[in-house]
Amino acid sequence: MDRIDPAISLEQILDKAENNRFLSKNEIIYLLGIEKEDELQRIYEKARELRNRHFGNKIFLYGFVYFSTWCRNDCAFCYYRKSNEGSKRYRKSNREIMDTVMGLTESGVHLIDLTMGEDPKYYMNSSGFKPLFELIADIKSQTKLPVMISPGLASEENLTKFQAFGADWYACYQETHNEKLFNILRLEQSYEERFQSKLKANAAGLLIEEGILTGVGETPGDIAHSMECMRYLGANQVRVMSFVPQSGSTMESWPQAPRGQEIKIIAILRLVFPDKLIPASLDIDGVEGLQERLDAGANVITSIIPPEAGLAGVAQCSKDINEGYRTVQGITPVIEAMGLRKATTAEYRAWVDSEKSKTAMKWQKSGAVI
Ligand code: SAM
Ligand code: MD0
Ligand code: SF4
Repeated sequence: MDRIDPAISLEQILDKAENNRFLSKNEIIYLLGIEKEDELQRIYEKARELRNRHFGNKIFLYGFVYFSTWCRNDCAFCYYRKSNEGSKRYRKSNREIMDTVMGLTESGVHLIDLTMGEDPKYYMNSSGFKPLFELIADIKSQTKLPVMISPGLASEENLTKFQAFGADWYACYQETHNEKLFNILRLEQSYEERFQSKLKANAAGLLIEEGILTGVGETPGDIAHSMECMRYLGANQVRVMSFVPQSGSTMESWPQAPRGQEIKIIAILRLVFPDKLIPASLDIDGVEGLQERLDAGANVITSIIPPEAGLAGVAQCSKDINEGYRTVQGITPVIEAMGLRKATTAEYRAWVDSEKSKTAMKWQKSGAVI
């Protein structure tokens, strides 16, 4: 059981966050235990205040292209795990991907997130990733947008190449930083290797995103520990997503994670990482769930997917996609009604550039060769 220190108060914690001081593990656990509505509202208010301090009313929008749903892994929570015979699989060609990317770019997203299962076709040998390198270079030259890659585990050599071909971000979520739980969730994968891949990516000049799942059997102490690990990594974007049970996965009959927990964690992430990017993913509750995530201090909307391209989501393979709700057009009224606005592409690029130069300085100081 995680013990709560009786000397801690909400007042004191909010004050610390206000003054840019990192919260202790016990303080994070304390916040996670808060249930009273008025106290929760105070946390969300502080989260919004900190977001506004660092980002004003700007919101960043990420286009999501899940271009291959084939996977060599068997993650217990995932619809696309290799042993799920019922899952819909596809692998898009570079040409098809490029069409989607151009459509997303015209619609006004600020970044292209290229995501795949650990598709054996790419992982097969050292030249397997070549089409992805070429795709990144094409996207960069044709759209000039920042690119995130979410390919799963990547070797140092491939990470360096992703960067050299123009990728800006590497996303790879640990899901939990409790190694025992990791081994239950990400079956037969190495905790250490996955964690280290993010440090290697960062040293190679890529910004990094770290993420956790909630509702998978983690404790408040695990969540607080994850935040410490995110800080250790120097993650530039940090996320939490509620586990959504998937048919055909080992966890198919697990209960739905209560959404309040994800919202609370988003707000705590904002208190702990006031100047970092925190996504509100459309993958969990679609557009309907957007406002409460932004109200909790998120400042990026992820998983914008064009309709009619035959593309899937990750946690929800079809939610709101064909209806066309998960588009820039679909989410714009929601953010405007909240007094927020879409950032410009130049504003997003400026943030990425400044974060990259801070990262480069950090690694130079540490003596690592980039
Ligand atoms: N295959 C790559 C990998 O696993 O790193 C890239 C895909 S990654 C974007 C898939 C992410 O979606 C997982 O890391 C997990 O956080 C999230 N996810 C997968 N299944 C989920 C589910 N059932 N509920 C909520 N999130 C899920
Ligand atoms: C999202 N479905 O943002 C995406 C995905 C991968 N980099 C991101 C989890 O919700
Ligand atoms: Fe594969 Fe990623 Fe799903 Fe795990 S989470 S089964 S690595 S697609």
